[in-house]
Amino acid sequence: MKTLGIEAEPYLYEFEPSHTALLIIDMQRDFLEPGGFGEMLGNDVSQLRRTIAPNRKLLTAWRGAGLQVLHTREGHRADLTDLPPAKKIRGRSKTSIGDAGPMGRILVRGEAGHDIIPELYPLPAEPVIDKPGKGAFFATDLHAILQHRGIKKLIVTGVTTEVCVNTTVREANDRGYDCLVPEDCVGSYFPEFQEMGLKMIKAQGGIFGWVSDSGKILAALEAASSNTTT
Ligand code: C5J
Repeated sequence: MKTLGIEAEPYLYEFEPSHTALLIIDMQRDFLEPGGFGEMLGNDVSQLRRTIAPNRKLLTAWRGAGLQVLHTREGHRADLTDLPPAKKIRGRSKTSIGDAGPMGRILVRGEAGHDIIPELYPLPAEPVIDKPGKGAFFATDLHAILQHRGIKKLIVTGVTTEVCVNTTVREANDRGYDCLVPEDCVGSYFPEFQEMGLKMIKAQGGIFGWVSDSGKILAALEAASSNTTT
């Protein structure tokens, strides 16, 4: 496939599909499912759940085009040795990371709530990056995997817009990746953070990246595949 263009803000996002990966951030049961840790803290999970259908459509099309997909999960070792004490006590909540939650121990690898929602479950060939922080590059092998696979650009989706998506886009930008964020595929529990989180990415000529929507990505993939079959 040749270079494709996606209408985006602040300007056209151009990418070569074989050098571009879809990176889906933290679409984990504890953040998105009713009865999970996110809802237990009083958050409205419907604000995140609206991203499931567009992510699924984008993932299906991206996989269908034979392109690369990676997933991340935020969480910690069962013995919590990679959990900074400051992160453990932050928020002064009665229940915190590592404690028993509604779907197993909160944000602990291997627990049901830590896993990715079934609607977007990774295929065996799709790397899953287990990250202890908010950014997907901190203390992980993500950069090495992307380099080995010749990836230069990232379509970043997932939750939450202002925390793990924003942190990852900033980290990726500093490592030389061009990131596009489809706004319907990222979500925040707080509508004002959704809006500002996206504005921060595309401000000042795209200081961290580009913002578009999944429909425009799907249209570009569709146009590319009809050009190759005619
Ligand atoms: C993510 C969080 N994934 N908000 N985590 O954004 O703590």
